[in-house]
Amino acid sequence: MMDVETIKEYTRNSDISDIIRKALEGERLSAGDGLRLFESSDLTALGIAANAVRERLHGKTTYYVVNRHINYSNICENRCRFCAFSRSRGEDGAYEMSLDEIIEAAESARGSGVTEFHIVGGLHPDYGFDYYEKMMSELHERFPDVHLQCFTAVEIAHFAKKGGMSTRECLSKLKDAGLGSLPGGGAEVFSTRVRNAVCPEKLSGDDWLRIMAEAHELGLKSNATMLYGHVETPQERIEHMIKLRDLQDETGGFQAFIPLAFHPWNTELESESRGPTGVDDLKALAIGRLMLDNFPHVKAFWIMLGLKLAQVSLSFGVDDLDGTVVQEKITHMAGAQTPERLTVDEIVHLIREAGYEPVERDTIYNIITR
Ligand code: V47
Ligand code: SF4
Repeated sequence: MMDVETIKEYTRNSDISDIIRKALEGERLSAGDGLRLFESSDLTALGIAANAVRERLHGKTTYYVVNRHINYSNICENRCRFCAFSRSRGEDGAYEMSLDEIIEAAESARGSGVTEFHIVGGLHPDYGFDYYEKMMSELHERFPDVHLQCFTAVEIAHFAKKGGMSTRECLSKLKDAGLGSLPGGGAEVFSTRVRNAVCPEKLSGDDWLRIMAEAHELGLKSNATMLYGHVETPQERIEHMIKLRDLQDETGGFQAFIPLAFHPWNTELESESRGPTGVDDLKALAIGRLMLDNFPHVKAFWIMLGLKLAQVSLSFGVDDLDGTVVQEKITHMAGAQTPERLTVDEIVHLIREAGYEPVERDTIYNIITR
């Protein structure tokens, strides 16, 4: 890596050189700075700055996890306009997994070195709280060493309503049953304008943040996402990031920031949005790295980003490539061309070829193998 003075010299003529200097000196970036980063076309300078922060935090280390995603049902009361995965009850393509089927899917990963089950699904109109609690306790009993990263804040709000309890109580009961942490989905973009346009039924941004704060207070770590490339403006992206940064200042419970690239195919937004370009992708990741100075990790979800760009993003602030995944429905039903699974060999190869050092982690970033 270039030293700080060399980077400053190298980016001296850039229109964002003053912001890069702030970031390199560890000074917090303002909303105005963030907006100018989005407006600038100096992608090289942005990447160098984000990479400098990434290397200051993690050196050449790039994390991955051996995990398996399970999407237990796509039947959903919300029907967000950007979602190609969800169905209404009885509609063509609707599916639901019984607890036995979920356990069967989990069992198929036994012996693969899996350390994490990532489980999310739609807001099912009929399942009671017991279904989710039992899912956690049965999986935890059968796989005591596998971390259960399950249920977005949106699902937690739904389960709490079903069970007639507060979201805090819901989180606490699921934690007692074996839940280990929460994934970062459902955040979308916090702006009310954007939510009204793309997911009017979904809980508010403030409720998402409140549920995450409750999880963090209970000792459950979580991630945070931002779905970009649909109707949101750069200003709304920056406001989203600043809300995450503010909450992280209070709780410290977020692990990774994960910008999610919108896939328009088979969604209601297909005619309104083409989804993000490669430059949008790299900017979301690099600006996330620079704005979210209190987030330990920035993750590129290769399923959504594509393998090649995910690899390149390692030089744009990203230190985590998620994992083996194995089965993924949310993005693939919206037209993703990526594979559904990667082997550890493939992940390691991508990381090494980019000049970084692959490190297997568990869900809460304990190192498993270097
Ligand atoms: O909340 C839905 C998004 C999310 C589309 O925490 C779409 O480690 C793109 O949050 N195009 C669920 N995105 C997935 C998610 C996630 C994935 C991987 C890792 C982690 C983590 C979290 O997927 C939803 C929504 O924002 N989504 N539809 C679509 N058409
Ligand atoms: Fe339901 Fe989640 Fe899809 Fe929205 S994004 S329709 S809440 S499954």
